[in-house]
Amino acid sequence: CANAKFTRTGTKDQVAIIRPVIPDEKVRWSSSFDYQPVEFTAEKVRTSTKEYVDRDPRQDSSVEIPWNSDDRLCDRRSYHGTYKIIGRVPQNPCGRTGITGRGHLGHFGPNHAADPIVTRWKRDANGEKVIHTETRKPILQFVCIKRKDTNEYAIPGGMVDKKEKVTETLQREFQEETLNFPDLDERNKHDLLATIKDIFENGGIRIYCGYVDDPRNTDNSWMETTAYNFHDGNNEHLALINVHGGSDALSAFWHDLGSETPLFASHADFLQRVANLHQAHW
Ligand code: RP5
Ligand code: MG
Ligand code: MG
Repeated sequence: CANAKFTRTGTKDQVAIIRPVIPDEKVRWSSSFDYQPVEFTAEKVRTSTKEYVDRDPRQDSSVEIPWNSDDRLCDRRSYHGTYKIIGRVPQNPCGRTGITGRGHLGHFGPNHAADPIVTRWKRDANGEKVIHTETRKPILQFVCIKRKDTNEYAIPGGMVDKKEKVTETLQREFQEETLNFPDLDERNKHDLLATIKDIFENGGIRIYCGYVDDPRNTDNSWMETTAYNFHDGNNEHLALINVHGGSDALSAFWHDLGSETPLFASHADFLQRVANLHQAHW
């Protein structure tokens, strides 16, 4: 799963860290490699006193973390089975990343996120589905954001908060990142949120759950997500929503779904699954 062969700089707190490049065939822990990872935990994470941010068991022997279990405050189980604990911290099940520590992530082990993929058909002025000239398949559109941290196009997902259920995260993140309408009157706002709640709780299809090839992953902390597709094929509800960026999204917009658009982390993989599901252009 992990393709940790990229070099990048830390973006969130302006600390530039250079990630050593790991050749593809050396990513797996089972391959021998003269490995010299960089230790990095962002200042904001290291000094956080929030209940939800882990303390480092390597630095404080009194810190006990219930690895591989759900203590209700935080679900530390991985979709990839039981992960190993080495030197008092989890080992990334997908292999070497070039960095030890937590980087920008709050938890050691899996950091769970949720990704809502809201889709509709692209239609012409007469309401007919638009067919792609090369693949001869109808084109889907999805609610896309431009991320503030990396400037990349992405699905409007986010971290599962403490004690939150994935269905709640999907709604909250979609609302925060794409429905930023401070001037909307109470009645319209109420109707909009009621529609989202109804569809998100009853009308989704799970597309993916597992590891995300996220730029923040380290050898000890990594992102996992649950991605759901909410599709409005007949322009009845979600397809009619105007979107406007907020929170960690610079902007939000409906965007044609296809392999032409580069996306953040593993988001293109999730969208390809959605295209296959609806027999749409990719
Ligand atoms: C990705 O990071 C997930 O797929 C999700 O879209 C996102 C969650 O992180 P934030 O958007 O909260 O930074 O790995
Ligand atoms: Mg968010
Ligand atoms: Mg987000």
